[in-house]
Amino acid sequence: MTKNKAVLEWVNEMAKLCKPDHVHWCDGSLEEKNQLEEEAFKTGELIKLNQEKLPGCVFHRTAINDVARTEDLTFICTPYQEDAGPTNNWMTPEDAYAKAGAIFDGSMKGRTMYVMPFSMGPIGSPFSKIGVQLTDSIYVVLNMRIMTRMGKTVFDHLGENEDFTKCLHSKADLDVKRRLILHFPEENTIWSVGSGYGGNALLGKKCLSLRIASYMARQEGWLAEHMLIMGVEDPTGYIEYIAAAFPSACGKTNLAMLIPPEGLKRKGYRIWTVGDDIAWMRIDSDGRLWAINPENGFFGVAPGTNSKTNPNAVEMVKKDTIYTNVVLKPDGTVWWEGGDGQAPEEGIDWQGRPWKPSLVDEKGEPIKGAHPNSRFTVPIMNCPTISNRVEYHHGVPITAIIFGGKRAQVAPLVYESFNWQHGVYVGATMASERTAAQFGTFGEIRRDPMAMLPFCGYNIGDYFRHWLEMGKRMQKPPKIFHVNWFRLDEKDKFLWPGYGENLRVIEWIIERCKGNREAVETPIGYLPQPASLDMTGLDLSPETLEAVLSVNIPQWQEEVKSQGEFLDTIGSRLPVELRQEYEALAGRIGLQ
Ligand code: OXD
Ligand code: MN
Repeated sequence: MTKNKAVLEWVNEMAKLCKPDHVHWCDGSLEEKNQLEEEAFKTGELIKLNQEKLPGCVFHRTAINDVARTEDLTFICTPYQEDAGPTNNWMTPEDAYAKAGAIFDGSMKGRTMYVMPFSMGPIGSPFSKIGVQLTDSIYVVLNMRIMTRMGKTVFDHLGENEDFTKCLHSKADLDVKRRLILHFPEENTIWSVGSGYGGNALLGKKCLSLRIASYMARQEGWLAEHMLIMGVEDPTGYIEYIAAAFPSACGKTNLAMLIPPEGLKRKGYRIWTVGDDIAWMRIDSDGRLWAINPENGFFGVAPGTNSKTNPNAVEMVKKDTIYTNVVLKPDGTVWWEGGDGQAPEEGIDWQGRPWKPSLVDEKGEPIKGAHPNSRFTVPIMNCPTISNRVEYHHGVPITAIIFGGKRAQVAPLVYESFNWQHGVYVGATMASERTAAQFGTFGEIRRDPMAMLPFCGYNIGDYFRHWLEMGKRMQKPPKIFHVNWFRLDEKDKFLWPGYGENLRVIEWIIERCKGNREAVETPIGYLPQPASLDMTGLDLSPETLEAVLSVNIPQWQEEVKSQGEFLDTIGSRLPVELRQEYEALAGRIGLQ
């Protein structure tokens, strides 16, 4: 399939280590997919779903101890610890190769090693990166086939070039004590062993497109970010694109494909989805930031996905979808908590046990049928709102960058940073918390800079420096905003309805970028006047709107103190500009 010497030598070397019975070179064809599915049906690795109701859909259960990313077993492997920085687990490459090598040794005996050439980004685009993943999991092959552009054409494009990411993966024995997710940014290599969970095993996703790509991006002068990309078509037909970073499971998939609420739909607004998880952004000759989505599918969280929260997702997972760890119904369809319809009277839960909704555990709590991190993997083209720009080699121009987290208190619905440098500070100090109960216990808040805490492949201080430098190189940098859909009232009820209604905030953001909307200057940034948000058709009292837009100074004083403590943990590579932004904010908020 390829004559590329570097590929052939490396595949041989890895095969010698893992000792598979067979090596299969994936061409990415439909016949190959069908054949792999048949094989997996036989072994039980996959279950065929009801093909009348869910054509092309299959079902998979992971091992019970293998249901999420394992951040504590994820390492950046560089000769010097300082280069991995304070937010990453670190190992020397020697130690890492030795430890994982011992687990990979013979791990594929009795199995087939699949060789998958894949492109992150449209094949042939100068924005794209090529990887080759070796794996002993059919489930992983079928997922990668959806999530990336995978197959022989990628080898044709690679030719004799040695510039590809070497991705080695083996389920091995799925023993959590023998699980390691290792990144070697200086060698453009990923080794992942002992897990079959998507975030650990689909190496094109978090491992390549964020950890390795963020390292490359710094070297090459671009940005690899944990961001959705969406187009907002205004009533004149003009489309503005925004990129938004939220920590995992904060609703990026829902936002990326939202349906406009009635008032805005009538005005003529439409949303176009470019990506729901990762953005690669470069400065083009027009001085603007342009973004592509390197992925080719969605690996979305199932629970909570329903016709109200995400009607487009409900539509897109009706065909050609791989479901993982949801409830299997007797009629060969699936269900999950927070999904459409009643819970089935009976079914099989994500662990393969008989299940019914009335089951409770020792504490009397309901036993969930689907795992809270159960997933659907679906081709990007299934999305009813998919942008026709997803195959554009240059992607889309970004007008606004949005940072957000789940904040029960403190952060107002939206605010705009004063300038790029302040915006970088806002992103660098963003955080997520779950409930009002956590407010006041600042230890409970996880700072998650630019939502990249688990994904930045190098020293986070250098990453902040890189963001600052990128801003200087752009003639027309995007404006940077912060949003919070999750603010609670005293009774722990959400102040803002969220979901489709979030477009009201996004409209304000876009209008601000065009210089068309009013704002009030506050110590933390520019906020909308209540009247400048279009609330047509939304029944929200003026008091509630005021509450969700309020800046509570005593709370902000605590918040800024906590931000300062976080900056202290970054160490000597923290850019002085961010310290200055802290001082300035502390002054404005009355802390000094
Ligand atoms: C995540 C994901 O964990 O996208 O962020 O799966
Ligand atoms: Mn993510």
